Amino acid sequence: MYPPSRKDFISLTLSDPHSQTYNNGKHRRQSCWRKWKQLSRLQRSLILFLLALLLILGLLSYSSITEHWRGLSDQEDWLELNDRELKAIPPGVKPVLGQAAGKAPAPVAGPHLRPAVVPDATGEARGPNIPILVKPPIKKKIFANKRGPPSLQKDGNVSDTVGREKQEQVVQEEEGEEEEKQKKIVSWRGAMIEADQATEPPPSANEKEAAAPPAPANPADTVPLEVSPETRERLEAVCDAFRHAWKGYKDYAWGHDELKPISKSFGEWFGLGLTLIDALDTMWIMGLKEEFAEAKTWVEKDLSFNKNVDVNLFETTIRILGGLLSTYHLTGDQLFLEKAKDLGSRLMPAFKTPSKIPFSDVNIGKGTAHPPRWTSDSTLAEVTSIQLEFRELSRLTQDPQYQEAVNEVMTLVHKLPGKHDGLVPMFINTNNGQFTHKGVFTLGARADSYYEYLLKQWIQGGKTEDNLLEDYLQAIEGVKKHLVRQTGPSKLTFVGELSHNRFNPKMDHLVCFLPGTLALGAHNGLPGDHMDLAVQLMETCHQMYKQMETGLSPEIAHFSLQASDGSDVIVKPADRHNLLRPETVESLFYMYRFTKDTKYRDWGWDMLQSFNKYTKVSGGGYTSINNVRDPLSPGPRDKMESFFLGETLKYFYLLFSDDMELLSLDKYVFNTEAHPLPIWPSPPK
Ligand code: DMJ
Repeated sequence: MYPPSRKDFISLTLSDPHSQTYNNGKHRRQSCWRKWKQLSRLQRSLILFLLALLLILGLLSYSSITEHWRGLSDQEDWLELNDRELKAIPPGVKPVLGQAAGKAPAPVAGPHLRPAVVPDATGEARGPNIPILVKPPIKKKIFANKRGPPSLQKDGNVSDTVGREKQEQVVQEEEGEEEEKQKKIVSWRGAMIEADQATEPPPSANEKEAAAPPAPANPADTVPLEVSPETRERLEAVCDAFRHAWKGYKDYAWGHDELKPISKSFGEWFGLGLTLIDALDTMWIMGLKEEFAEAKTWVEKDLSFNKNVDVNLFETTIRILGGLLSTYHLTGDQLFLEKAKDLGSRLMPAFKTPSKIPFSDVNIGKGTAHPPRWTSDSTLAEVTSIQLEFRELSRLTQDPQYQEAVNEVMTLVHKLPGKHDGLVPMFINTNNGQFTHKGVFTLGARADSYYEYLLKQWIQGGKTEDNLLEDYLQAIEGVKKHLVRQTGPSKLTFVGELSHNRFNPKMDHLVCFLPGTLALGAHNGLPGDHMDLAVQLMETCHQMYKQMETGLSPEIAHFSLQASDGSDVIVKPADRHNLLRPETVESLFYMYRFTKDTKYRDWGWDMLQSFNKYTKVSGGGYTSINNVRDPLSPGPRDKMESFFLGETLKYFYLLFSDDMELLSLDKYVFNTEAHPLPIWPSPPK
């Protein structure tokens, strides 16, 4: 099949009988031979010895120069990658998938391609492997830099000698043709912001510059990782759970808001493919490229916001706008930014109120907005938990209207009377801008993410906005003073509610975001006792799972204040459901990142087992359940919330990942739907 290899160089220099050069060479060789014969034996021996010595020295220095050159060449590869692939063109998608901007990434492999059972380093058969997403790195230098999902590939496990041998075999066979792919492996996730953010310029008037997503990390900055069998098993289990959830969504609810896995149908809320968009960045982070590519094609071809539909401002912002913005940052793909801009501008009518406190609902097709049918109030958490997303949209578009609108809300709330030691009521009126339903204070539903976003906006903006910090610190003092108590039996610390000066020992599962937020604050220099409280509350949230017969938390727990040997946690019949919520695993993720205490991972692992045991639906999908106290009959509710894919599984993955640079908490701030947004670069001093 193949033509013989060409030897033009040899035939030209040695074989052409008509060549003048050739004849001259012949005469020169004859005269040299005569001179050689005239030399004494000793002289000839000496010359031969010197020639041999020169030959040996020549060979030695050639090999060392070659090694040196290869080392330089590798470095140049990375420099070239940084300059050419990661900076001159939008970073993220292209380096990974080898696609031009705006083109759908090519699926490389899917679940059907992965081996069902693979041997591990001990030779024992193990469970299903992560699908081969990209070819594993082929140079030893790159083995050391490899991290994140590609390192989950069996061949990429540096602690696995079998895998290593296989890799080295591949090196020899595929080195040339794979060189281009290697460059894409390390930067495939494209998620990293340069370590030295402080040197980056602030948003400028130059729109292109302003809209540029954060550059992926220089591969040289990455920490060498070894994935232990335990980590591998856990990460694989999370990816399997995601695939199972996605299968149900794909088969029965594709392009719709939510999967109903029992009836194998779908539910519609806004009609905007809520689950699909919420899950985009999770797929990217997990390296599920085939699934991501399908979803991206849907966004490109089928997602339209030009629809006569009422959407909830808060839910649409945190799930869809947040999901599009974070996916833009991870992939560098303009498609997601364009969609985010379109949606953001369609949500703006919500702010046209007498008080500037936005209405809860917007018709994104008609450009009209209104409060709920029964009131002119908006929920406090809803109007104060859209800021991260709108502020980021302004930064990316250099259009200040989004940031101005949401900053105005924060300024109003900051000045508003009616707080109780920093704690806020649950409602605010859109006409007069005043708190309503005063006297009830909770860290749960309707107020929760107000507190979360005070801290996160402060972090997002480079810790310069003092009002946000002041309100956050005051609020946590208020929480400690009015809402924190301990149970009688086991002294579990919990956060209750205050209702017209009466303490209610009731805690929503939603409150379990608080340990993570407190830990994030402490990590950013806030008081150490915030971390102490975080540790105690984390234990309580864990007990809310552990003490249930299914190992899953109820939606609401009540706590016993009586000193007895009875139970700490009491669950009322109406509160026994579990909606696949993320807050506890979210906090476990923060706690593990900041303490490295492996008990947090173990708690998370137990939770994942319970989700798999009681909420997994055969045929695809996971379902909310009615009764966490009845393992024999948990009562499936036939609904998979979009946050199960957007948040819960993402936090499981991040909790189990050894890669601390995967969405570093010093570079990203997660919105309340687990969509990571960059912490802004500090302005030059
Ligand atoms: C999510 O939509 C968000 O986390 C929100 O802040 C609270 N509720 C759900 C998850 O429980």
